[in-house]
Amino acid sequence: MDAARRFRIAAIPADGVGLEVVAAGREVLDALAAGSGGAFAFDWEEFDWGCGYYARTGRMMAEDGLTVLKDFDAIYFGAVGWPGVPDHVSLWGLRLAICQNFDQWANVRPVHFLPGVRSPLRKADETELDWVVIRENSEGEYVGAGGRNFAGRLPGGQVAVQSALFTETGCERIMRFAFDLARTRTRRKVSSVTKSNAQQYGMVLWDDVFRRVALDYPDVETESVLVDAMAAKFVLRPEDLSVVVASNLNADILSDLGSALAGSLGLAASANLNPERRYPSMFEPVHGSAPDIAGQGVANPIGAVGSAALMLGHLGLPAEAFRLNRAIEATTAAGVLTRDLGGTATTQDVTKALIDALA
Ligand code: GGG
Repeated sequence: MDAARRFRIAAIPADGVGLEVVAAGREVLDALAAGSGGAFAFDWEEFDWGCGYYARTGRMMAEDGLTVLKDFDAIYFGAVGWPGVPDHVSLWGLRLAICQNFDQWANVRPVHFLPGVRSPLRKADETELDWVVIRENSEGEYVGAGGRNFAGRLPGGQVAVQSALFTETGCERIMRFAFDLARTRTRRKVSSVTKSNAQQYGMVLWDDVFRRVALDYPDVETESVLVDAMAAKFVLRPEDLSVVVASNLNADILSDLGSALAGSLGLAASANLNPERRYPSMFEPVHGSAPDIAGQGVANPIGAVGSAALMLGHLGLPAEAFRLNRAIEATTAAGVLTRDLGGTATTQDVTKALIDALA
């Protein structure tokens, strides 16, 4: 049957468990499309880029990879990194190459507590917890500015400089994104994560822009919290959080903490958005390639499937995104859990349970 709407999706499973969870996500999305009565369908093209490709070609992706990806409606990504390829080579050669060249400046990372999943937080048992980390995804500590000089120095004398770049434009757009999102939530609050006591240039600019942007959103509560205090707050007062906006590195660290508090890194979904839609956006689980469990069929596909739900929302299918999130909740509530969550289910068991829950 010819579908009314067809979406061209580039799948890049990349490395390790990325292959397993992207396959699971595709299966679930195709089941959703098959049940749509011809309303929509996905045209997939899969790319074998990643560390295996690097071993064969010396590149993490094809030379014209960005040109090829540019015309897709979205990118569905797995995980990058594998022993034998330095992590900075694999990360910069694939994930960051895509995020930065496609100006995917807003990285949305919800911290979602699921029924049937035990959190290490005692509070999670009796408190409604739900917040979202907004990661600045285009500059800051990830701008890639610096250098390393060891020419002519004796052993032990190397020098490295790694600079962060904060621009007023970059800070302002991510903060407005966070405020606009806060307006759609029950708790209208934005918490800005800073370190301006120690980082007196970039983070002071960050704080100044936050204060200025906040003036345009008088209906939204605000706070500015040092990153160290925010780490403590995630554990001790998470009920006070709604939208947390942070620089590239700070948000990366905090969102891993958030996922662990929700029960496992395997649950965390994310969207790398180019909000202007000049380029395709990219959807990926927060977790990495997990070489220790790769290829065993036990990876948790929920982070990847939650990312697929974010992709559906971005493609203009909010009702389907809602259904997929309900299927995730039904699956965990029924106790179909992979071993990172204390269960015995395989990736395939969870995938099947998700598809059954959709039906
Ligand atoms: N799916 C996420 C992923 O592959 N992450 C690999 C990684 O090392 N990320 C670090 C970062 O993006 O900062």
